[in-house]
Amino acid sequence: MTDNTVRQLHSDLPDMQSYWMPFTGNRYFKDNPRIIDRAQGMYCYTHDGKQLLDAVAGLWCCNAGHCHPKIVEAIQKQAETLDYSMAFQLGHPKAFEMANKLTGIAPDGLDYAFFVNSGSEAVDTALKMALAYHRVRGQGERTRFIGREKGYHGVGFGGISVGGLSPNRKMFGAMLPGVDHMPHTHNLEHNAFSRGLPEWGAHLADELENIVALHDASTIAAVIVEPVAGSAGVLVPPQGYLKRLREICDKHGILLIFDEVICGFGRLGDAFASTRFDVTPDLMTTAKGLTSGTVPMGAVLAQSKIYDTFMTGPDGAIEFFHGYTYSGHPLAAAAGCATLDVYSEEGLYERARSLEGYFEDALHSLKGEPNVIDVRNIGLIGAVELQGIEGQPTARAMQIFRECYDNGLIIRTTGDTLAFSPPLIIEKEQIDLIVDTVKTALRNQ
Ligand code: PXG
Repeated sequence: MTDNTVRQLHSDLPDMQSYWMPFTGNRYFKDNPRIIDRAQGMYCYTHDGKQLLDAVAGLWCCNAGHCHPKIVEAIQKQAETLDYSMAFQLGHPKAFEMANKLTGIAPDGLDYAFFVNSGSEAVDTALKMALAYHRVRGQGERTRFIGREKGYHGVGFGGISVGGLSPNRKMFGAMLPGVDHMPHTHNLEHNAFSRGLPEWGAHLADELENIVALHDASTIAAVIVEPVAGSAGVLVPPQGYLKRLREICDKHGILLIFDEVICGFGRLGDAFASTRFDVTPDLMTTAKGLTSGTVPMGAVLAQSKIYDTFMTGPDGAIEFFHGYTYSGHPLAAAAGCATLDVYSEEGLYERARSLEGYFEDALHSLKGEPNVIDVRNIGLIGAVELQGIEGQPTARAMQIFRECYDNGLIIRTTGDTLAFSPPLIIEKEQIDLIVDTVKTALRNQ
């Protein structure tokens, strides 16, 4: 009998033996389990009845809060109406409705939606679209991608190749060839404790010019960035930086891909980062908040010029040899339609924007607390960076995570940074509670 089976017999914990958990220290977790078996609104509940305020919206995804009744009802209804139908050569109404709703809120020009099942698939799909687009229009030598240091674009081979987080890359060989990276924009010397967009750093976008000069523009297919980098610890773009990237890409005929898997659906107080910052990419990747985390779904939004370029060749020919069994899955599409309705009916993007100042002041009140070396924020996303413990990277943040959890709060850590991205339904008192709980944990170190 394994330890875990013993544990299961002696409590109401599940038998944890067989599950190889993602991005988790499996042995530590199974010795110190944290099992969530129910959630509602702003709260998650553990198997033993503990209530936890969710300051991360699941994993940056449950923007409408947990188990929103309208979304739950739409999924239930869809499950009993149409569970699945063939995704290639057949269609079903909800997928079309979802594409129309989604492009309806997207920035002008992003008029087409290609459905996938996750952010990682969205990224790999966007990269493939970029390559194929250039090839269809006779520029097939454009095969290089430019990502950015500290970028996170999921865990597919495309995503880790253009991504810039070394732990996610180093075990996996040579990845995609022909990828280069721009410098990241994280700089505490210039930007510590910035509120919103930091003033310093737009010039870092000019590094793209050097990379283009090195490889020659004619070899580059696309540049991909997260408008606000999430996983790396909430890195807000310097003022003017994204516009500069757009200009350089335009100048050289390079496609610009915004990875809005975290930024989209109100996280930054607008439908998308692109609308908030008034910079429109050629391709945009989304997932997470697309269905408020309820059913896995992602989407790549494409400019008409890209879609139209593919729509050539003989009638009936497949224009893009790509897609997934579950592209536009009925349950996901139903969840997505209901989610977008909830965002609009409840004014959640505007709500996020109106709470931004309160959230900002609350987070920045942690300045001066023990080991806090930076606070940064925009919309309803923020981070508190801590001075790590000498020789033990990540240990300090994990210590805070555990203490917060014990005191009824879920936060996310990345390196020695604490990250916050609460559901957009959060109340001011709950923002206060997040900050008070973190403050106590910082003082108890
Ligand atoms: N792009 C971005 C910008 C992301 O943040 C993905 C792509 C991949 O999405 P999927 O659905 O394949 O996981 C992501 C995912 C964290 C964390 O806390 C962030 C993500 C996933 C898991 C953990 O840093 N982001």
